[in-house]
Amino acid sequence: MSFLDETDRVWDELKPLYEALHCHVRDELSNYYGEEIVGKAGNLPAHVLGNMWGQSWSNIYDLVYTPEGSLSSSEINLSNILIEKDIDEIEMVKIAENFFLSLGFEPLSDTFWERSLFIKPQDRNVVCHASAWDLNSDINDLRIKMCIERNAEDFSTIHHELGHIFYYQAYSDLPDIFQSGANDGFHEAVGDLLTLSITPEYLQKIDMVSEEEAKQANADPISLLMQQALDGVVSVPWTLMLDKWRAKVFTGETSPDELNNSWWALREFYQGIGAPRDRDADAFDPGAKYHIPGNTPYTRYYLAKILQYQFHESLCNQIGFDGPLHECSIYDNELAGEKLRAMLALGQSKDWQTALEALTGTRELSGKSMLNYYQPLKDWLDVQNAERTCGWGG
Ligand code: X8Z
Ligand code: ZN
Repeated sequence: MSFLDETDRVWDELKPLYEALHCHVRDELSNYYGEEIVGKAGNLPAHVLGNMWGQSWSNIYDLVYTPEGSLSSSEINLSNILIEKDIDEIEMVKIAENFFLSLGFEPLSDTFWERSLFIKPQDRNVVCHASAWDLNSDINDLRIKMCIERNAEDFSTIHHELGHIFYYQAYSDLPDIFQSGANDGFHEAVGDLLTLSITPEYLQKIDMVSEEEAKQANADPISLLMQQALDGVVSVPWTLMLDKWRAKVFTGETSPDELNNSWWALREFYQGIGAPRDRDADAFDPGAKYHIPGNTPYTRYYLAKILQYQFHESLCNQIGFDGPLHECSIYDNELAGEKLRAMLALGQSKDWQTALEALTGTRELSGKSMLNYYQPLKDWLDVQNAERTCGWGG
């Protein structure tokens, strides 16, 4: 099977989960805004999803999930906690670094702290889209560049960027030609793996929430899983469609006058998301996404979204965690750290299947782990959706 067929195969596995979430969100938004704005069938309009690309719907969590009875207000709101506890941008990076240190990674170098850009400069324009750089691994000159905001989304993105940095560090002793990820998706998945371990229990361990708050949050797994899914599940069709569009442009299948129509046709087909109004003939909406003018390949994020759950499930099994996957945290676990580092240290010296096997015992990309992780949410969604007509004709 070719690599592209593999990506389609995994989408077939995950589509029922996305469809169930789409169905629930559409109904809740329809109730909230009225059927003229969000219909009970068809596409979701792109402007009500809380993110200009509709790639993460975390910002509309409050509109799509209301905890019941005694569970109300049990959610952990990390954005509020960061402000309340007066945790600044640099401290946010330190917390993420500490997670890696708890797994046995080496601390970040002084030059990382001196030369990285963490805060948006006031005196000049910079590209704020977060990135990680391996400028010279011989002297450990590794840096990140991002304009950190004190909120949950950026807290997660910091872990993502440090994932790149610790990968660079892990393979820095290999010959230059092997100094890369097993494939692009692996590089994007390392930090994302850690974000799955930001559980209430972990937040309690690092004093971000009290024991009572952690207990309350755990009492409502649907709330936790909904928060995760609005980012993790939602990004699956988005990260798949983006390079589908680009491939059609590069092969010439999409002609220059069809660039925008083709974009929306694919968004409708994969994501069930439509343009909020007719687009002007000269509109070029893909250009608003950093990776299009930046020419950054995007299938890497699709792979990462899948792989992070494979890594997580496998590590949780290996450390003997016995419970639902969303409660498992690899924080401070030596064995998990060793297993992860062993894979990262391979760099690009082995094919990606061998790297995957080193960590998980399997050589196949699979949506199964993600389905396992979200199973309680899927069961809940199926009950909510029982009387609804799901799907959007994509
Ligand atoms: O571009 C990124 C990273 C770059 S290292 C911040 N991501 C994609 C995006 O923002 O569209 C991470 C998730 C998907
Ligand atoms: Zn990245």
